[in-house]
Amino acid sequence: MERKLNNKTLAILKPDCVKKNLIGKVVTLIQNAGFKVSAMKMVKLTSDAAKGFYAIHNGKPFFNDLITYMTSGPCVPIALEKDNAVEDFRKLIGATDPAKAAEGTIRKLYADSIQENIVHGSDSDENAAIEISHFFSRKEILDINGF
Ligand code: IDP
Ligand code: MG
Repeated sequence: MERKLNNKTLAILKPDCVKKNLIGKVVTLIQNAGFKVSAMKMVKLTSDAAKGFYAIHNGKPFFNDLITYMTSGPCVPIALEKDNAVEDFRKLIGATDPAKAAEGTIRKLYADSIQENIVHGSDSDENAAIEISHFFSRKEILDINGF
């Protein structure tokens, strides 16, 4: 079977999403947009795990606050599958700053600020693969149609 390389992305329902009881609403929007859930769990990130995940932002002015926020409560990483997953998911969530996010996007609907913006989405196919492996082993990533 052909293995597509552009059909996976990593979402994280961030601690503000979990605290605001929005897991169900956000997952519904994601599924209604055609994404298939292939792995999902709830975890509380340690400071080291959050720093590793967001290593690219180390040194930026918002880095320390970002780590405090991402470790402030449980979050829900979700491995998603869809053709053109990375780009389509970024469209679904909207701009980083909810004030600049398009109408109908998840961040426009639910986010409070540029920091507390409800959801993460991978920014490239390469990073999607790396980020999925941060949270899930190969055998935790399931095909809903079975193998
Ligand atoms: P993205 O999540 O839209 O890809 P990135 O630039 O990769 O945005 O930033 C990662 C996360 O860091 C954002 O989702 C947000 O939580 C936080 N962040 C980004 N820029 C700022 C900022 O200017 N102030 C505060 N937090 C920020
Ligand atoms: Mg990013």
